Amino acid sequence: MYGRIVQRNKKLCFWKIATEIFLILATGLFPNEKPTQLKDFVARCQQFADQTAVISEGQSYLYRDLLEDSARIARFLLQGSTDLNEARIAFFIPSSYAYVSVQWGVWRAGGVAVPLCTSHPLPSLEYVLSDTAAEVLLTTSQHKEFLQPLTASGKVQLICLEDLPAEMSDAIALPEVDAARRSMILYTSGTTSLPKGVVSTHKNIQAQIQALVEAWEWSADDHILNILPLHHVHGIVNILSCALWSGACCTFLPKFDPDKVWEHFLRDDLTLFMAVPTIYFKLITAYEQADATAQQQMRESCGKFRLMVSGSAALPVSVLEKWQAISGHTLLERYGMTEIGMALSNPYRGERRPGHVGMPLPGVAIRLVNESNETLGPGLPGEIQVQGDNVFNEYWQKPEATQEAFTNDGWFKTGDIAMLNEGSYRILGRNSVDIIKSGAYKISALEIEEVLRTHPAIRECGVVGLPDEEWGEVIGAALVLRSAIDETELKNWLKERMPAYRVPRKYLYLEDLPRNTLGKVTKNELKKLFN
Ligand code: MCA
Ligand code: AMP
Repeated sequence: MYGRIVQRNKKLCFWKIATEIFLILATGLFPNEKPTQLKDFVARCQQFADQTAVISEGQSYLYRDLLEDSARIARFLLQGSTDLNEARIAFFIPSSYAYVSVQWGVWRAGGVAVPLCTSHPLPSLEYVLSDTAAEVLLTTSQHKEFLQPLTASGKVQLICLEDLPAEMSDAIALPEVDAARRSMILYTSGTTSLPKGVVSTHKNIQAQIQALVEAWEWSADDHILNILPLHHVHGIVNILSCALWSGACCTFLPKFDPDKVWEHFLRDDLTLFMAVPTIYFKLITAYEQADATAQQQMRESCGKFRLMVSGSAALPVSVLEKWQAISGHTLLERYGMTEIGMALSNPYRGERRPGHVGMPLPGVAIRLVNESNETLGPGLPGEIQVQGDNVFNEYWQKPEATQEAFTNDGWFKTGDIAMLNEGSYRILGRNSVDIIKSGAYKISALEIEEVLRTHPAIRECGVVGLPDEEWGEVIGAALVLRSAIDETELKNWLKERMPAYRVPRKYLYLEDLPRNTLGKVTKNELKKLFN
């Protein structure tokens, strides 16, 4: 149980043991009471064999199908070996049944799943492949041509699912995968110029799932619509994995479209919906544009849900109130992060406080600290720090960044500032202006600046997040130019080099950037210049 702790820092052992004891007292659970193997997940699926696991592209797939297809993919990936031993297997597959069977196939063969974002341009994908040193990239024939340039280095083998054998011998044994082993790498932007790979173990993911299943009372009767991208925790863990853990059904809508979401609400027997604030904003806009008859049907369709959740970014109270008026649901807002899964949640039963994110989830320990790392009481703003089995293992091959992300006494430092206000946490902001949340994507201002500086017409630049009701923040770029620039051309140039959601929407042209006495760009001053 303490292996990882000893590895990370032997000196921290005392604090970790003390925390485990604290967690046992706080949650009533002994760590070894929880299922600890991937095989527990598989065993649960066997119980639900004849129930629908996934609806994708109009077709239903049973848990039995998922078990068979993932075993076939696992056997193929093993290629004669007995265990992939944490080899990173990347996959570029839109949200679909194929995505799920590949993710499970990688896990069941003992590999580490590296899901790629299907809207990222080649340079972003290449970065992940080279950082993880993934040697296999799985995709479908539809994307083969687009991805082909990634094989030019000779280091990556591109495999289309359609080319896999339809049958693999049952005689090929699948490995026993211990819960302490690495299972997934998701990329997250931070205060450094390049994204970091967040490595979770099977145990981490299981803890993240079990906390939500318990708190939000998931069951095999649930049916959820998944419209979120499957390279982030929200779509992968909170929606897909919680559904599969519970024997529930997950319907995929691969590309978000507010009208299509409303169609699903009207047509499907859904019980749960989870999305980011921007999506609720867009659903409200679509509702407001509909005629009176359609609006009534839309309102009525919300009656079948037992729970609607918002997260990944701050939910404006105005959005919560408008959605309440339309749907009759008070959105349950919760707080999480790629490194920790979910940490805080408003109650499933009980009062949900607008502008608040509730209390710690089962198995999650939270504290707020000041700059001297002293624990703070209610009413005082401080950094949220987290402990529990839900907390990630490491940043992929970045031991210094990993060590820096934890306090000396073993708590993960989120960088988010919050306050405990009358029994519920309230998020107040972040301790870095260089992290932007736009459309609930976490974006590093430094990453964008780095790319902008390589443009021949740009001498200097500063990127900031500007408040916006629809997107949370929109990205603004202040540019000091060497020569004239065409904004549309610049945007297209950027889109070839970064995902579209990272391309700045607002531009400001300056003679010089505001700086402090040390020459550092003062981002808060810069933000004001956009007004
Ligand atoms: C797209 N557009 C934008 C942005 N993104 N404009 C301003 N700011 C943006 N961020 C523009 C496009 O350029 C385009 O404009 C138009 O909007 C439509 O683009 P499209 O890509 O089709 O957008 P969309 O499909 O409507 O996307 C909105 C979205 C998406 C569905 C809200 O951003 C999304 O899926 N966000 C969720 C990300 C997520 O899962 N985050 C969770 C990570 P034009 O037509 O003019 O070109 S956080 C997490 O996992 C933690 C653990 C947690 O707590 O949950
Ligand atoms: P990511 O690293 O993409 O997983 O994003 C995690 C970050 O999203 C957190 O560190 C918070 O800054 C932000 N976040 C998630 N949920 C909420 C919420 N309910 N309110 C405010 N911020 C949130």
